[in-house]
Amino acid sequence: MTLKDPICAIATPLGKGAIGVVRLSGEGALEVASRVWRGKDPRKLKGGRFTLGEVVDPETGEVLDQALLLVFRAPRSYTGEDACEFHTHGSMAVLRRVLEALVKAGARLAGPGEFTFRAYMNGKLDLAQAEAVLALVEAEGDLARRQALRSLEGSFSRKIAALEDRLLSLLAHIQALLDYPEEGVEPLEARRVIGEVLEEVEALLAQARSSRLAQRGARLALIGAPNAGKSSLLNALLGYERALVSPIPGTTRDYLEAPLELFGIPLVAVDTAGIRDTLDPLERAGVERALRIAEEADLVLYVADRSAPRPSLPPLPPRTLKAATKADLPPLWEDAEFIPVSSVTGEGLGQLKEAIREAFLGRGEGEYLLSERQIEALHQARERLLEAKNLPEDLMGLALEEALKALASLRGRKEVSEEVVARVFQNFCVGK
Ligand SMILES: Nc1nc2c(ncn2[C@@H]2O[C@H](COP(=O)(O)OP(=O)(O)OP(=O)(O)O)[C@@H](O)[C@H]2O)c(=O)[nH]1
Ligand SMILES: [Mg+2]
Repeated sequence: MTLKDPICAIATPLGKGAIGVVRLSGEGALEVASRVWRGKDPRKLKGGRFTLGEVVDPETGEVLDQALLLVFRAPRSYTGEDACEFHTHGSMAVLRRVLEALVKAGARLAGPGEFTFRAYMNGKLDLAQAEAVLALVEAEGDLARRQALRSLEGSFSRKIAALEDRLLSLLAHIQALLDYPEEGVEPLEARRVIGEVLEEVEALLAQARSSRLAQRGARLALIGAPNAGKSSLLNALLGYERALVSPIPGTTRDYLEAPLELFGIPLVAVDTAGIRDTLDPLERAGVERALRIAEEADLVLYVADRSAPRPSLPPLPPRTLKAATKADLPPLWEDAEFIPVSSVTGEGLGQLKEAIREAFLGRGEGEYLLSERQIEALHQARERLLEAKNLPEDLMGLALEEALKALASLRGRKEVSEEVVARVFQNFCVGK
C-alpha cells in the first residue's frame, strides 16, 4: 500500500441527512478534485476556504449535485496532506455517485481509519490521540466524550511524555554510574524517582474502571415487591412515561429496558416484575427473570414502598442501592439505608441520582478515556517499574528500559510493532 496516493471515502453516516461529506486526501488530491468539479479550480483555491459549485462525473460530464468544496493544503490538514471535502446533499444516491466520480478521477477507496492513520504517520497525531479520535466517534455518553477529548487535545500524551522523560534521564544517570564509578556520580535517588513514576502510572490505571464504564455503559436494575413504585420511579428517572403504571400489583410482567444517561454515563435502566410468590405461571416467569436481571446487573436499585407495611428483603447482590418510594405519603416505616423518593413530587430524585453516580464513579470521574490497549501498556509499565524498584541500582537498567518501552508505546513511539498500530486502526470506520 502506498501511503500517499489519493484516497476517498464517505465520512458521514450512511442514510439520509441534510448534508453528506465525502473526503479526499493524498498527493494529487486537488488534481483529482479538479476533474470532478465545476466551479473555481480547486488547485487554485487557498486552504481552509469553501467554494460553491457542482460535482460532475468526469467521464460523462453529468452534474451529480450542487455542493460546497472545502480545500486543505498540506501540511495544514487533518492528514497532513493536500485534502478536500465535498459537502453534498446527504442521500446515499448522491454520496455514492460522488464517490464513484472520485474513483473514476483517480482516487482509491480508503480503508477503515486510513485518514487518521495518515495523520498518525505524518505526525499530526500520536497513537493515543488517534485512539481518542476513535473514542470520540464512538462516544455513547458525555463522560466518554469529555474524557476522549482530553486525550485528543494531547494532555494524556504530555503526561506520558513527561514520565518517559523522567525514566530516560534516570537511565542516563544509571549508565553514567556504570561507566564512571570513579567519578563519584551523586548517589542517585533512583528508587524515589521510580516510586513517583509508579504512583502516576497507578493513578492512571485507577481510571480504567471509569474508562470502561464510559465506553461500555452499565445496567441498572430496578427490583422490589409488586406495587412498590418501580415503574413509576423508572419513568421519573427517564423524564417520560416509558413503563405502564397502575395500582394493580403485578402490572409489570416482562422486564423492560430504557437507555438512561446519568452524569454522562450511558446506562440501561431495567424495570422488572414485582417479586412475590405467585401461582400465575406467567407472573412467576417474570419474577424469575427479575431475579436473574438483578444478579447480572452492574447496580441494583431495590425499591420499597414506605407507605405500605415493610416487605421482607429478597436476596440482594452486593452492589445495591435502596430507595423508599412514595415519600409524599405518610410513612409506615423508616430506615436510614433507604433514600426516600417520590415519583409524584420528584423529592429525593436528585439524591438518588447522586448515589447512583457515586456507586459507579466513586469520588470522581477519570480524566482520560483509556483504551484496552492503553490499560494493558500501563499494566506492563507498572510491573516493570515494581521490578526495577526492588533491584540494586546497577541492575535496574533493563527493567527500566522495558517500562520506558511500555510507556512509549502509548504514544506510538519507539518500536511499537506494526501489528499494534494495525490493531488500533482496524477498529475505525471507513471515512475516519
Ligand atoms: N403517591 C405516590 N404514588 C406512587 C408513587 N410511585 C408510584 N405510585 C403509585 O403506586 C402504584 C404502583 O406503581 P407502579 O410504578 O406501577 O409500581 P410497580 O412497582 O411498577 O408495580 P408492579 O409493576 O406491579 O410490580 C401506582 O398506582 C402509582 O401511581 C409515589 O411516589 N407517590
Ligand atoms: Mg411495574
